[in-house]
Amino acid sequence: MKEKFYITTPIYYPSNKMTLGNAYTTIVCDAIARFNRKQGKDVMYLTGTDEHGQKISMSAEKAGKSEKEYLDEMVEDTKSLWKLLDISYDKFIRTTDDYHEKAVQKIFTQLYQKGYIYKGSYKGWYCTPCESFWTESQLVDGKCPDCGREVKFQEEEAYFFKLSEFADKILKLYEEHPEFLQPKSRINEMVNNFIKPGLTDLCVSRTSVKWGVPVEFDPKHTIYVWIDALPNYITALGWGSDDESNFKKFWPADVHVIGKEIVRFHAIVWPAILMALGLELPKCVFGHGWLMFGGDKLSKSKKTDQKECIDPRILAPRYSSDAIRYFLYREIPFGYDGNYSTEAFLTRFNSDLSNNFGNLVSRTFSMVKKYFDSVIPESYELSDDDKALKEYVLNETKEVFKHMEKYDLTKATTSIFNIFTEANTYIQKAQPWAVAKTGDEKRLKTILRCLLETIRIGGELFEPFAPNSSRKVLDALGIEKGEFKNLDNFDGLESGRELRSLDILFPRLDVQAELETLSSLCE
Ligand code: ME8
Repeated sequence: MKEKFYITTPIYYPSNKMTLGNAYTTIVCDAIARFNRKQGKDVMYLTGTDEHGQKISMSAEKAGKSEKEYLDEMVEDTKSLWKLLDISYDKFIRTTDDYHEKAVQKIFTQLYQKGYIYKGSYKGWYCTPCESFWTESQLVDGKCPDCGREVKFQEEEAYFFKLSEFADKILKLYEEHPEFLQPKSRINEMVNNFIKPGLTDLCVSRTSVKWGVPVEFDPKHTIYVWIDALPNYITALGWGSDDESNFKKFWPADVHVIGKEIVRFHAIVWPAILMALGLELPKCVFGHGWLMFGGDKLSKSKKTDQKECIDPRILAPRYSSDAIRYFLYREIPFGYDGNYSTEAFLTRFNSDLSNNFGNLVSRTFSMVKKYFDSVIPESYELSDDDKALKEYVLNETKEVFKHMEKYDLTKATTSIFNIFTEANTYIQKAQPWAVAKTGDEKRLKTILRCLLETIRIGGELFEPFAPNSSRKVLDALGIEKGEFKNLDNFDGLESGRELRSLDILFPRLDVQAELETLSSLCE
């Protein structure tokens, strides 16, 4: 039986104003999902939308629409963005889906029956955009510590989840399974900022919020959005329904990938809920950093006066989704904050995609065309330089796999580009054009064969990250779609097969001209 791999993004607040920052988590998960599929695993990649709460009602009202009308539009918009960015999700959950609402009610009732939820009254500071309650001491200058907006004092009858009972269990979890929360620094953040100061019970129902899942046994209460949202990871698999086969197959999740600001919900509240329900815990919660713009988070809930273009709907059609994806994997050290700038994106487009990868492929293909009518040549005895290239490629390939074990997309893409760089250096040294003049056909064939093998292996490795351009290269080489093949073999191509012709993969950009065009397009 195939090994399974279950990966999730957070469910998104539906919006038609998604920036590259918002799309980051989904773009990241996509490469991990594709990589695992190519490793032959049975992958479930889940994403979706988080559709309840006061904020949604307010946005719908502002747009002059019913919640349902508003949400349907936003969801279509979100899905079309994922399509544009070549996101290969297997399932899209909406928290307004009937099966999800029923399962969430069941979870709430079970927690109540088991004594983990009780009735009380809530007094506190509520931030509507963040759907979060804060205590007086948590406020920063009297405002929400997450988004800096105004908070309102509220008091009402509410149900509470006994989160305080789970502090020791969560600490034990981090101790016994340090791989549960990554990168490591996130453990300290959770322990020092939330667990050590003391976990308080969590308010998990509201009577003032109408747009939410009603508590089954007390329907004037609606379930707090996070208690509705977090269980999407199991309800999407059919937990609590008549058909739990996907739940049995895929749970526990291999990794929940999320942004750092929602780590506390995923690494404290979510495991506590699962422990209370008696369910297995996810194997890993990975809290990535933020994509920053001029020192600020690109977020749809906080206004910045951006001058640069961060709209994936403008960038993707213009430069390809591959280019955007690659830039984010490579430039933002995975797990940490990283700066985005249009200029850095355009510069890397030229240096890495156009000059390094694109040029390697087009030079090699044009030489195979010129000297051998595009027929893949066989190879003869390898020279020391050929052997060194082969060693290098096979070693870096192993590195890519090691980095992907740790979800280190930045190091993985760096290793892939090391392969392309090495091949370009090899061309300069091997000088196939000079060898052609000497008439040493065997040597010439061997050099071009070494280059094609490097492109094949590099192309296979690059496919999860840049699926379109890599696929074009692999198709031209005659490599079928599917699992990684012959990556430890430097002689994996079929000799005598004709190379299909390839257009230029990443035409070089005029950075200054692009910057000007973008600033007018993105105003
Ligand atoms: O948080 N850089 O949804 P969301 C990197 N509904 N990542 C960013 C980012 C940036 N500048 N801006 C946003 C929610 N994100 C909840 C989740 S899960 C049970 C409920 C990321 O639409 C953010 O960190 O606000 C998160 O991972 C994702 O976008 C969705 O955020």
